[in-house]
Amino acid sequence: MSEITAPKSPVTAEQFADEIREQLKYAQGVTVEQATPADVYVAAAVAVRHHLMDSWMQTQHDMVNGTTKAVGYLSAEFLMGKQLRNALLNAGLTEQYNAAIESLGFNLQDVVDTEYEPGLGNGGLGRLAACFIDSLASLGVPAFGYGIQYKYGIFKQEFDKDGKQVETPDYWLANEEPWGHIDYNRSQKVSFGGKVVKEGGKKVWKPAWSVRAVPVDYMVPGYASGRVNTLRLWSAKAEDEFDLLTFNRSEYLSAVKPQVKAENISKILYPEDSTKEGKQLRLEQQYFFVSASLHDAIRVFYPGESKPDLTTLPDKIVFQLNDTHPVIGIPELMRILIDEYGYDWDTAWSITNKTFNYTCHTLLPEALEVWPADLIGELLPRHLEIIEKINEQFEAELKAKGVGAVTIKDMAIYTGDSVRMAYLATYGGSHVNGVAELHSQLLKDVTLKNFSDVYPDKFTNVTNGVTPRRFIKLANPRLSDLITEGLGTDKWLSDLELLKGLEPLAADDEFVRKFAAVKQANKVDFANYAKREYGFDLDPDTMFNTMVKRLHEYKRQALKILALIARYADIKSGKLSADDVMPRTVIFGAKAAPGYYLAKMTIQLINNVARVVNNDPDVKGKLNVYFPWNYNVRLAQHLIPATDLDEQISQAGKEASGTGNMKFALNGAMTVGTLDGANVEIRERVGAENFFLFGMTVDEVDKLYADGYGPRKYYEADPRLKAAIDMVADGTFSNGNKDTYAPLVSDWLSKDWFMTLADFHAYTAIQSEIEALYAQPLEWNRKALINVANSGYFSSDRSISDYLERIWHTGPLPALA
Ligand code: 26W
Repeated sequence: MSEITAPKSPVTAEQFADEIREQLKYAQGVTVEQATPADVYVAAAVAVRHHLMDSWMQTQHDMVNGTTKAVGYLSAEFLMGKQLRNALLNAGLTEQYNAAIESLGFNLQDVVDTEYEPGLGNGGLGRLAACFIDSLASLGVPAFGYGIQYKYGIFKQEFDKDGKQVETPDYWLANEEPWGHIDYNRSQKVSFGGKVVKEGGKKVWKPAWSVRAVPVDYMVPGYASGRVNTLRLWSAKAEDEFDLLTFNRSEYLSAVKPQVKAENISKILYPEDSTKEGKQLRLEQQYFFVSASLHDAIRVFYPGESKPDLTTLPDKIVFQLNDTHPVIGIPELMRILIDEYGYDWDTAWSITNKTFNYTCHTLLPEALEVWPADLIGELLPRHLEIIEKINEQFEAELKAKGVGAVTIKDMAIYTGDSVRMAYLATYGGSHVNGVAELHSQLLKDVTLKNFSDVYPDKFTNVTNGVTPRRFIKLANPRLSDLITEGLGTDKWLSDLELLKGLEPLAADDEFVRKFAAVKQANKVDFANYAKREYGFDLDPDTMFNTMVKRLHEYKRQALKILALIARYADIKSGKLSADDVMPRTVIFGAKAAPGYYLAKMTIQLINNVARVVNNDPDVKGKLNVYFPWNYNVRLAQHLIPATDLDEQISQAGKEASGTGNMKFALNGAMTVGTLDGANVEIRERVGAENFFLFGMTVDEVDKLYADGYGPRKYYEADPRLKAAIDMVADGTFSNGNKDTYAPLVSDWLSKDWFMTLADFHAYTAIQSEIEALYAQPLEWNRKALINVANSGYFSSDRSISDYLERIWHTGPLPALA
């Protein structure tokens, strides 16, 4: 079934075992007998890379020498997850690997478990980038992912004895990392600071200091495409490592200062995922990887040319700006074209405009980056000049289009003391897109309304997607086999809309029972995994109800925990008799940005509700809450296939899209959710009768804001809500300490910006509908199967096809011979 994608001689398990044995000996100096699972993991990874090398080189060659425009995906985050299994699947080497590892006398899982998950991202945006580069390679489209090789990824989360989040450094490079190839010979110089002088009538930037950007290249093998793209992550190194003179003056620390200053740039990922971080180092990071990437693209597509004709650049590569984080790339390309290659402003502008496109991933005003002008002026003085000139040109253009002075002021990219990166991206690029239909509409109607009025053709939508290779085939092999059995082909893995063929089988009780058995077996697996990894005792015969995503007030984990407390109180008070309670296991997963006070308090509350509920004999077997720490891609791959009910309960108009919602629907979970982000499109496609909808719509939310929202009214009016909040306030979940959650309770009763209290009644009301259906397993699984059958649209392959058609206007390389 699996074909070798690498145009390299097919490899047998024996040959693969030999290659691993050879690698262990000549590169790692150990015999098979001496080798540890970690040694074998490295050797196997290298062997897979060797098998992909031909395709990698072939893809590079065809990209540079062909006429197919490439895609450059600029992202400050790539949340790739563990690599070995994915590389084996996409390279078509899984069987050979399994047989080879066993023949060498090792346990498959032991070897896979030694891989450390690279956490070079916070959440949705970073994972989307990873799914997108998998789809670009699987569709055979030539592409580069360009980002930062952080030494420390997203922090490791632990919980202390009070259930509080504790962050520890994620030193993922502590062990050998076999996938990244450090290419010192293709480093780029990136400069900072200094001043701009006039020389011969031309503006010349005299930077104060510079660093070396060293590329670390990762192969991105496509599934069944025979193509292998590149993820190029930049690592900062000092130009001159060490100041010996200072050292000899025994000023040891200042001798290494330049090195530390340089390497600081790619030291650590900023753990904020929706609150702008105005720190200089963050801007240094953004400029560092974008400048290195633009220079690298010119090196790659104009090999050996000192005076390349860069007017052709937009025909060779189109760049996608993954949110505002890489937008400094627009003035940087202008600087490169004008200062380094001598192009005039207008030529440079038309090249730049055609080269860039911007994807917005948020609706939260606080997440839209606005950089203080003096910070840009100090770090990038030439860029501030160029931004000012872009803004002048922009305002002149708006005036010429008859836009009013007030609106022009509102639309200003440069306000005199700050630079609005979303506005710069919208004017500086040729397309702007949101990540779900509702989000893209709100961008046009609200967030970027003025721009949409003036440049309507720039605005489009591309609804997010997820890769079926990692999130179905790798995460849920049982379901994958059942799908292939039901459809009679495994072509669905590269054409996910084929899942539609499963719909008729929803009427076949036999098949639905097989589907239910898959879910049950996955739940048993997860219960064993949770026992092994967390010491939790989950009962697979209860409903597994999951809420996993970053901790943020707009995502409303508070709504989930308050409804859970209300249910606990109902059972405790006997209002709900034990036998009419549907046994439920609620599983949370969430990291909070370290500086996000209320988010961290919510984590503490969830952990303490879990402690109290799980140890209360009155609700034993009826309600359990678990919060596995350090939610990451690995945990997601274990938990999503085992979930019956997924929570997508954000306030309408706040979640740009969501991608977890897609992963759960594709893995046969039912969703309870609001009309927000991509939930709207999921419900449209799976059918309203197969989706548990509740809560206010965007319009109802806007009306309530306009009318003035008083959360306390809801607290007074709903006794179950009042009881739940009072239990949080009265120390029930803090060993009697009434102050522990006081800030949270007072926020709920005085502000509650995301209207948790207003949607509480609707949310608790729908639970009975959910439990009524869950009490009919066949009907529940029939509807869950229909969710799977109708979620093929949410493949990242489809998203990429939309980008190719609507924004990038390019496609796959010619098929391999
Ligand atoms: C400046 C700090 C910062 C860092 C990251 C601000 C904003 C971000 C990201 C845009 C936040 C993010 O991950 N957004 C999520 O992007 C997903 C992929 O498009 C969407 O599915 C989620 O709805 C959105 O919250």
